[in-house]
Amino acid sequence: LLDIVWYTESMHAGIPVIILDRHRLQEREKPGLELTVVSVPSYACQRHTPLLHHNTILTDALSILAENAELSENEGRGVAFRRAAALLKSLPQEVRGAEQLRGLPCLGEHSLRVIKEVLEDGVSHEVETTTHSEQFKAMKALTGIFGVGAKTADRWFREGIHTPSNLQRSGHTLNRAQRAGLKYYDELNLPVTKPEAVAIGQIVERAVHAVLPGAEMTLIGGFRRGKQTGHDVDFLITHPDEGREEGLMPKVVSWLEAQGFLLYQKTTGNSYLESKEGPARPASNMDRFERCFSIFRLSTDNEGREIQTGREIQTGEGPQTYSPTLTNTDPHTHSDTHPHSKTDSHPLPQTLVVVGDHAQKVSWVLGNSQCSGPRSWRAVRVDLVVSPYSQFAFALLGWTGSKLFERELRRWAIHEKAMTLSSHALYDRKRMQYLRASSEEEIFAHLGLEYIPPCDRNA
Ligand code: DCT
Ligand code: MG
Repeated sequence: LLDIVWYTESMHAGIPVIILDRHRLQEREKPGLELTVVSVPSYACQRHTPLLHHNTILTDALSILAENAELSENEGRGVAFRRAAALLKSLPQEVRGAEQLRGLPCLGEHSLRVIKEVLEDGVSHEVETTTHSEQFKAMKALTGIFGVGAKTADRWFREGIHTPSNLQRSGHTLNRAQRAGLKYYDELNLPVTKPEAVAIGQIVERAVHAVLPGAEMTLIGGFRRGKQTGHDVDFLITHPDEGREEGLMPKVVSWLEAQGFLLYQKTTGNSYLESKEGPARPASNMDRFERCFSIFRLSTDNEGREIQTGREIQTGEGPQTYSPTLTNTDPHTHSDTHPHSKTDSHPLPQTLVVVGDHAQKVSWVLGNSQCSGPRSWRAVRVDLVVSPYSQFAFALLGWTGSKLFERELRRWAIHEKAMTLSSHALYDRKRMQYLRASSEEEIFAHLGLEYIPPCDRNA
């Protein structure tokens, strides 16, 4: 009875997806197809989810609600919205009517209601209310400070602190990470571009090779999935001779510090021990590798190389400018970050001046005309992780993301395969043994999943 308008066997983890056109039979002349996706697998790790997809308006709306739930520490609700958004990202076509979604997995009542509203009215009332809410705005601004989580931000919000400037004036005692987060707030909230990530990679690689020749380094996180910008840059380091990587991080950090590349760093040792952990440990142990959270001082002209800004700057003649949203009002913090700043308490807008034809080179200066002098560096969040060679494939898979993709992999492993997956290992609970792997492909195979390349893990 139905026309098949689209069919593929490869689109969704080998499970045929059939899109049917009912309209064509009923009202051939009517524009717009009524599409029904008959079979889409329910775990995001069974699907291909590209970076660019067809349903951004819907996924943007759901992401805001997910973010709000996460900031309110309602994890379950956050995951539900994230799963619904991920499903929409994996669809091969734009959704034009809610009826097209009938029978699809991952779409709860609440998500469907929001989707329907956006499809019919162009906006969702709930999303609008959320984005305009003081609490949401404040929680976003405060958790945007490196070192500040939802719990702390909520406590401050209840005390009337809504912005980083409020916090600065509050006299609260902050820890070292939070002090650095506040100091570099504007820059750390600017997206890091791919060329910036590559430039940092070259520096870190130099450090790694200087202290341990033969060590290998891989760009992980969002950039490995093909993103052109990110909130940070993540690297995974290993060495083919297992054991040589032990204690590597402090040496790398010392090298970087001696060269003046680090504005902040906190290193934690590797606390993972397979024999001690046992397979019953929770599957999520992202941070047990030797790891360094840092704030990198990235020169815009390292060794004469130019760094492109990935940001689209306003078009127009002459120097083009970009103004970050927040202004810093603490003269001490400001003078440290921006050596030529005024030392009064007026908000000082910072301006990114793009020099050259096509935003080839950037330098930071203060927007105030009294203060001249370019700043040739910016602060960037960088995460370094060291893994033993035998755990490298697991670390690579666990650190490539997306967060939801990882969560879904672990859920699939435990619920469908009775296996425990972490960034260190895969344990088969039925056979009571660890399953070794030296590539991501092997891990997918152990899990009985089609291999999904990094560019399709953008769930
Ligand atoms: N990760 C995870 N679960 C977490 C945090 C991180 O599985 N709770 C994994 C997935 C991504 C990777 O670690 C790096 O984390 P982020 O840098 O936070 O994510 P990203 O995808 O790289 O995002 P961005 O591009 O914004 O940096
Ligand atoms: Mg990242």
